[in-house]
Amino acid sequence: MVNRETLEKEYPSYKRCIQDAFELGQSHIFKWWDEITPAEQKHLLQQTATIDFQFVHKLFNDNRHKTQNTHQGDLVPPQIITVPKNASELALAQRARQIGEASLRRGEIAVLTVAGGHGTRLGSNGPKGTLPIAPISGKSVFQLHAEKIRAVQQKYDTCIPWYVMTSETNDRMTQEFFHSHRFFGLDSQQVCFFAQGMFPAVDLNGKLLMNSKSDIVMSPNGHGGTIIALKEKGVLKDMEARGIKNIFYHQVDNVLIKIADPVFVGYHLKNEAEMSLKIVKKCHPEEKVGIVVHSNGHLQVIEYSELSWEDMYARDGNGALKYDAGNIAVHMIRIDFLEKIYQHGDALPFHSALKKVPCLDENGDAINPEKNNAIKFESFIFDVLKHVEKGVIMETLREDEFSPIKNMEGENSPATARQDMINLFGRWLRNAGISIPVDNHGNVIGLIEINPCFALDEEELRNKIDKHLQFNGNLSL
Ligand code: UD2
Repeated sequence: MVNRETLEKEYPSYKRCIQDAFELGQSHIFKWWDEITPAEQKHLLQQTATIDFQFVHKLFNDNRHKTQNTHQGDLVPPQIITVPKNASELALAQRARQIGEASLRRGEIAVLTVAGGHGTRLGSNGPKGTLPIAPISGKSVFQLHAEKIRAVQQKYDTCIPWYVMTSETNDRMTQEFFHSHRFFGLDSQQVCFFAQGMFPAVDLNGKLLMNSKSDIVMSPNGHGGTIIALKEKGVLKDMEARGIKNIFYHQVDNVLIKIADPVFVGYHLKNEAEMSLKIVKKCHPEEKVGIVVHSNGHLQVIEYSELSWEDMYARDGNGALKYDAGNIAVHMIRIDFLEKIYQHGDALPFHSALKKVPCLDENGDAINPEKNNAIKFESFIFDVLKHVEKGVIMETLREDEFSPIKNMEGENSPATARQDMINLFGRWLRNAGISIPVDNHGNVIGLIEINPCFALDEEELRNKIDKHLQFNGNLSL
């Protein structure tokens, strides 16, 4: 192994990080220095320079004994705008829709899709958004989102800038995918990509892990990284220059996302909210969604991995889950609220999670661990809620708006996402008077796909559909 003095002498501009690596117990990253090429040495040094060793050391020490599901604090279920149940609630939603539509027409809303995650549970190599998913055409997740944006633009005669957050690992593949599909019919000028930051993973003793003899394991720094990247990458400036006042934020993996839903936009604006959240009722206590609560005097999302078992299973007087407001990660964020956060200068906290991370063992051999061998650190966007004075929480129906792709098989997989899309289209058609057969589980028997540019929602479909249409098991509109 190369010694510290030699390294410091040969690379004076990297002296500081070399010093930190050696003093904070991370010198093993240079273990194979003499075996790697000069180009690889340069890469390793450059990577080393991006790491704040003191901070990694502190995070590890603060989190090493933390166990999961231990969140402490008094929780109160938040106030929620529920799904309309009567005429007066419908009228309120209608009013909100008008406000939202007016803002869309004025071109004040941008869409922000966070797509920087690794998708490790899905086990695929490419970005999640490139997954072929539409039930008949096999269009990708990105194309579904793009077509919804086109349809909203058409409907409100507006332009909706689309910001896609990637990360170092999938930025190139994502951009190439958009280019090779000609931006799915959108104007390339309205689509902006920006990459979030990366953060090292450590082993259970706090040591940095290596991907290869010259490359440290780095992961995206969590979607909280959006907040920093928006500023550092000049995205916020770009939004301001385009006259954007509010961001519609969502995760790439939800195929039922109602992009720029005017009712949600409208409630957010009407209440002069700084940040708003859509929720669905949790379907079981251990469902892997964060919960939205009031705690310590402000709104908060408590992630499923941190919520205490007691609170997870708590029931109210009627026997229903007490904390059932499931975060589906659909937000409205006011641009000037972001400015307030930057002025505050308060960094988002990092959360830790135990993970299985492929890496090199001490002999330099690649291992694919079967047990958790690493701690990853991520910041979460919803931690900005502590600065929110006014926020709207709007309930929606899971079957209408939430079907994320997280796993290769089983729940929240490509198969459930496809079926959920088919079932949604089936309900629209049935409500328009078309007979659609379903099985014992309520799943449509057959395949249906509706292009958002044909009908963005049930109402549009009802106005366009041929009422005499006979469903023969395969329908593409
Ligand atoms: C997330 C939420 C959870 C719930 C659920 C709904 C967090 C921490 N938890 O859980 O409360 O809302 O989604 O589906 O968000 N991503 C990035 N960069 C990163 C990490 C993630 O862009 O550094 C994106 C990723 O591409 C994906 C989304 O954020 O679209 C969610 O990430 P996840 O699948 O790791 O989060 P999950 O399912 O544990």
